[in-house]
Amino acid sequence: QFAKVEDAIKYRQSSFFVMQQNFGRVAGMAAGKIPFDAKLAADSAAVADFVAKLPWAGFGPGMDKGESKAKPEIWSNKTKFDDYANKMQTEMAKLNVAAKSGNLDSIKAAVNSTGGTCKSCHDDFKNK
Ligand code: ASC
Repeated sequence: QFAKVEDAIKYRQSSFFVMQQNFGRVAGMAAGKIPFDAKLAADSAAVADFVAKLPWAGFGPGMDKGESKAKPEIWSNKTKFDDYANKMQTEMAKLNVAAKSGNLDSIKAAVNSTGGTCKSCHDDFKNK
């Protein structure tokens, strides 16, 4: 899958970055920090929803070697990590549906629940 562990790290970090840029845009609109643009929100949420499927391939066996903020518990407690990863994807998919609806209140609710899944995983599995 990856020629070297650095590629796996770059792959997962890059996909998280693309996801965060798109999620963050929608979250900024939900928070009133960016003017609400329904089309841009829907497009951004759709990208975030798709890209949310990508990082996990970069957390395979042996990909705990190399320099990153990933805690070893990702590999020693893979079931819990996968559970968090799945919850995030479920909530991101709901955000995509909410953004397509164009309803800012549903977008706000979905941003909050999705953001909660980001945070709980970072708290347990990401070094500062
Ligand atoms: C983001 C980002 C996170 C989450 C988190 C939500 O945009 O980079 O880690 O949202 O801040 O609580």
